[in-house]
Amino acid sequence: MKMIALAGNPNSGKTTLFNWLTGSNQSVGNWPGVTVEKKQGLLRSNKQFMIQDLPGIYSLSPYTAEEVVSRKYLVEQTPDAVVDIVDATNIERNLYLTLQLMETGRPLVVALNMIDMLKKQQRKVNLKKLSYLLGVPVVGISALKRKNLPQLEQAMIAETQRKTTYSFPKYDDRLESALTMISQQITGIVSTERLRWYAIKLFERDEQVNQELNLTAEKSKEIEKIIITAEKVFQDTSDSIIVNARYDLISQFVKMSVVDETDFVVSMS
Ligand code: GDP
Ligand code: K
Ligand code: MG
Repeated sequence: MKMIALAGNPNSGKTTLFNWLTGSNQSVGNWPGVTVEKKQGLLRSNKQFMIQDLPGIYSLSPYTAEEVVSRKYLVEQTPDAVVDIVDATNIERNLYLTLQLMETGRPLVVALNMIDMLKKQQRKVNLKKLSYLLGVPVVGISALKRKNLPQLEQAMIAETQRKTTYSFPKYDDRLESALTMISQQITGIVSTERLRWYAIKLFERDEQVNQELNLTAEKSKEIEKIIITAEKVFQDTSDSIIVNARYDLISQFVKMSVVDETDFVVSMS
């Protein structure tokens, strides 16, 4: 049995997609220890795949119960693939989670949902370009209008067979060099596919990851030195360096792949 997880912001269309993928083969319960709904079901078209609906989240920080559940699942249960439902009408905000899902190192497919709404917004998304920039497959769908859903199914099944890890989108050079140095400190302690996740979390001084890795005092001190140096260079705190790096990259990607047709309207005034 292969596991495919659905992740996305609240209201991105996860439930609509989940219901279509699973038909009536669903079970609903709670995640252990919290009153966050846990829904899973077999893929209707191929019962070798189990679809796990994750709670709607904006981030993989450890602040809300929904974030904790999703993050624990993605990092500890290691699903065979993750489908990231992105609301195409709110692409900038949704891609913030996409970058974090990529950081977990799991095979990822972006389902760009609500493409039926783009016409009204007079926007067009170049899916090939967005996919190229992110380095992951992107399928444009409408969960509500049942558009391109079989194509999405194919893409997610293909992703469960992925053998290689993908290359991560690169942030600012100065940040990347700090992340490389932190990665060197934890090479051999965490698996290669998780290096980036742990390097970023250590850079953010994530308390959960610090406890989980339980590094030697010497290593922790080396890592703290790297972080402090970066904070001096950027004149900013480490967690906001990461937040800004993600938003910078997203705005570049959106500029390159989203066409706002209202930009071309000639004003006669
Ligand atoms: P969730 O919070 O991610 O589970 O999102 P839901 O599946 O509950 O969907 C949120 C709202 O968006 C509902 O009103 C859906 O009918 C609507 N919705 C979902 N997918 C689409 C879509 O492809 N196009 C449009 N126009 N609306 C959609
Ligand atoms: K909802
Ligand atoms: Mg829902």
